[in-house]
Parts: sequence; structure tokens; C-alpha cells
Amino acid sequence: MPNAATSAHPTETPALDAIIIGAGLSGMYQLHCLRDRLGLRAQVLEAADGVGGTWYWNRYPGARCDSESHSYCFQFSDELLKEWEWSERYPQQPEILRYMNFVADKLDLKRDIRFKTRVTGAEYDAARNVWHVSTDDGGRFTATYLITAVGCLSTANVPQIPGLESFAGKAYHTGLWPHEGVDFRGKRVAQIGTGSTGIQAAPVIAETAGHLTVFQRTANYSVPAHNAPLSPERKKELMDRIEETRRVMRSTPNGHPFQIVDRSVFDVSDEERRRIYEKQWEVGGLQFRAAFRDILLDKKANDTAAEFLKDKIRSIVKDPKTAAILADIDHPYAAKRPPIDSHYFETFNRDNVSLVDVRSDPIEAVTPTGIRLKSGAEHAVDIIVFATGFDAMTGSLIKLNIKGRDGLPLAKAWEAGPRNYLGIQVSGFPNMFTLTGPGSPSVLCNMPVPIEQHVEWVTDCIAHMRKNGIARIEAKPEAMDRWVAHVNDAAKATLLPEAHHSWYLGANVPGKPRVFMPYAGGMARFRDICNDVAAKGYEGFELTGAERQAAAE
Ligand code: NA7
Repeated sequence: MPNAATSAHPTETPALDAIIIGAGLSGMYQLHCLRDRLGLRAQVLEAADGVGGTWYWNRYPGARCDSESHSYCFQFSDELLKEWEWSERYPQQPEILRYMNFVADKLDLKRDIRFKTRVTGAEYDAARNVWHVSTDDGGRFTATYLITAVGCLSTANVPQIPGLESFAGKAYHTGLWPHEGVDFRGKRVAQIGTGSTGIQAAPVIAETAGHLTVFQRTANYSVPAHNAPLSPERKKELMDRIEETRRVMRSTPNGHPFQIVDRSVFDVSDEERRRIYEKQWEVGGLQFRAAFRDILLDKKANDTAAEFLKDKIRSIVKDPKTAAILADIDHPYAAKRPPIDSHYFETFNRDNVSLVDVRSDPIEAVTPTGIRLKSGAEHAVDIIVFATGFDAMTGSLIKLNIKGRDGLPLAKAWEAGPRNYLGIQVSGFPNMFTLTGPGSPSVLCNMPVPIEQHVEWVTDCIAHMRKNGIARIEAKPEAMDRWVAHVNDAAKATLLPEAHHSWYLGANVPGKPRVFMPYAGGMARFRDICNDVAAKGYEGFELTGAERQAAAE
């Protein structure tokens, strides 16, 4: 059968079974599952001119994954795993993009992805029980299922600083980086933001910039990544242990290939704890937080890790004033997404790097020649790099301009923060699935793990519907209420909500409701809950058969 939407950008297309928005990891795998496993007519719509999702856009200097390469890939296919070889412990953005193209080509996905096509609206048509989707090039698509695969971190957050439009130099957001790169040689560069991105970018920018000034609002912890090329022996070892790695990734709360050690910070002496932290520091990466089970559960336990890490900053950074500003961290370790780095703190020992504390002296304006602070201090710069993060988790969904039953906009349904069931479905939006949506573990995990779980659950759900003549699935409002309460309780059982300015809470975007968005109850537990819901005949969802639907219309 000819594919519904490969003909050159028609204004009307024949009905599809599914429209998938986004060609990152989740959209690609969802296409493969629906098309190649269930035999459905599925179409991916993608704004970029290539696959990759967040890895297509985030091409900033130093962009690298914080998950170890052997775990940051699809696990569903042995063939894909065996044919691909990672070169480093943590993969760099170009290598990840190559991997994603390898998968897309291997599974022959690109013929069903319409690139350079941005979705501008989606509306549920109750009479026909279909979704109508419109795109920026005048395209109109109709499908039974609407699946959003837009990622959690894809809507750039550029702060509305007065005077920005008057800046005579160049300004870039890290998440919308020019493909041709940016030449920093001899330039005075301002970097605003010290989250995971800023911490990766600063050391690389500093290598070529004339001068780099880092504007820090919230000081941050970071643990060295100890990135290195993978030796042939290590590659072999990783391949030999593939089954074990998979088992660990499926059983841990955050989908990483390491276990959290089952001991309390207070089970060991101060001296022993220090030795353990030193060892974890040498191991490097996100594994640092796995040293004890209570680091993210008990403030006193967390303080021991926090103090260790602040001491490290003070011992690395030579200028005591700069060290004090960097170590003046106001939240528990890992309550915000914990960055990992390659020589971040060491970068402040370079002659061409300086730090400005914009917590005590906030940015007031961008001028034609640079950045002015509240105190009146001016920093003349040629380039501004906004490493200021994203309108995370909900931003990209709301931007799609989705309207459910009776024209209800998703933006309205989520006015007070995201409300859904299992992170996947919103009452009033039948047959719409939001992959790794708010309320699912997503960003608290090594992303390919929650992506595979959500995609497979949706695939099984759609297969069940088709087998049993179910025309419509929709989360029940009361199931949604219970889930939102459970997501809140899971967050409250941890220290995560204590980072008041975190993007997990939506606090980085002015006016965004403060709701803890990801599910903190752990990936393994979430998987069990989702499986249980399915086993109980999709408990908490309203399933409507084709006949009942016809009778009601
Ligand atoms: P983050 O983690 O949201 O970090 C953004 C940084 O930018 C953070 O330091 C912010 O300070 C700072 N920021 C944001 N707006 C401003 C303004 N107006 N003035 C000064 N500083 C500002 O984004 P990342 O891109 O680093 O990381 C996102 C995720 O991508 C990461 O966690 C990984 O999962 C991958 P704040 O902390 O808000 O005071």
C-alpha cells in the first residue's frame, strides 16, 4: 500500500491509523512498533530536517549525554545493539545523532517521517472519533490515534531580558545551536546559566574564547564524568555483559546500568563515608548518588554528600572568592538534575574565565554592547550564550495547540499544571497518548528506558483495542486525580521538591504553575503499575466499543 503522506506535501491525506509527532528516540521506536509490529499506517511529523529530537537541536560546544553510552541506546533489538559501537564512555552529540540515523536507516523509518513539518494544531473530532492535525506547510492529516513524542526538553527557555533585541553582537540558545557552529576565537563571551548544559559548555567555550564570563544565578554541584575512549577490552566486556546490564537497567529506579547501594549514610563511620565518596568521585558520573540509598531521601544524609562536593569545589578552584561563589549551593545534592562534567570547576582557574554572581547582583538589561547588572556594573561582550534551559515537560506539548473533546485546549486543561493518568493520557483527549509525559518517570531516568516502556505499553494498548473492537480509550477523571495525588506523594517522599528553583517544578519559567512534574516513585515501580493497569483490562480508562460509539452518535 502506498504510504499515506509521502506524496509531496498534499493538503489532504487519506486517513491514517496513527500520527506520531516527533522523530526523536520515542517517535522512531513508536513508528517501528506500530508500523512493523502491528501493521498500522503510521506517519511521523517532524519539524527538523532529520531525526534526533533533542540531539538534533542541542549542538552546543561540549554537548554530551550524561548516561553511559552502552546504556543510552535501544535495548529492544539485539541486532541493533550488536551492530553499533560507541567510541566513548559518554557519547557526544554528533555520535548520538549518527546512532539515531543508523537506527532510522536500519529500520527503514525515514520513508514514514515527514521532515520540515511543524505541527501547528490538533483537534479531536468526536463525531468521527479521529484526530485532525494541521501543519505549518498547510498539511492536514487525520488519524485514529495521536501520539506525541516531543521529548521533555525541547522548548528553549530564553529569558525575556529587557534590551535583548538591542544587542549588537550575536546571541544563541544552546538548544537551538547553529549547525555551522560558532567561532569564539578572540571573542568576549557571556554564558548565562550553570545547569547541566552550561557546565558542559563552559570548559569548551573557554578553550577558544578571548574571554568567557559565566553568569551564575544558582550555584550547582557537579561530579567529574571521567569521560574517556572505550578500549577494545572494555567494549568486549560491555557486550559480554549485555544481559546483566539490561536486567540492572530494568530493575533500578532510574534506568541506569548501576545499582543504588543498599546502605544508609549513617551505617558507616565518618571516615569510611569519606572513603566511599572519594571512591565514587573517582568512578565519576551520576553513579556518585548511588553510594547510599538515603542520599535523596534524608536531608541529613544528603548534607554529607553536599559537604563533600562543596569541599571538592573549594579544593579545585584556586581563587577563594570564586570558589566561595561556586560552592554557595542552596539546595540538596541531586534535588536538581545533578550535572556531570569534564573540567568545569578547573575552568575557573584559567586566566580568560571569570564568574559573576547574578544571585546577589541580578541581570537588569542587555545593552547594545553587553550585559548590565542591577548595581550598574556593565560587562562588555561580543557573544551571549543562553544556557538557560527549557520550558520542560509541558512546554512542547502545550505549543502543539491540541484541542480535545468540545474544543477543550490542552493549555486550559493544564492551566494549574499537568494532570493526566500514568503520564500517558488526559481525560477529555481520547486516543491521545503523550510518550514520557509529565507524571511519568522520564527525566529522572536514563531516557531510553522510560521511552521503551511507554512506547511498548502504548503499542500493547492499541493492539488490545484493535483486537477487541475498542474504538476509544480515555483516562477517567477520577483515575487521573488519583494519579496526580500519587505523583505528588512520590515527590514528597524525596528531597526533590526542596530545590525550589528547579525545572522539575516548572520554577525556571516565569508564570508556569509550580507542580512537581516527573514521577519520582521509580522506573521499576512505574513499569509494574502500568503492567498491572493493563492486566486489569486497562483499569482507570474508559474503553468504548465501536458499536456503543455508533449508537451514541
Ligand atoms: P537548566 O538545568 O534549567 O539550567 C538553566 C540555567 O540557566 C540555570 O543555571 C538557571 O538558573 C539559569 N537561568 C535561567 N534563566 C536565567 C536568567 N534569567 N538569569 C540568569 N540565569 C538564568 O537547563 P540545562 O539546559 O542546563 O539542563 C536541562 C536538562 O537538559 C538537564 O537537566 C539534563 O536533563 C539535560 P536557576 O537555576 O534557574 O537559578
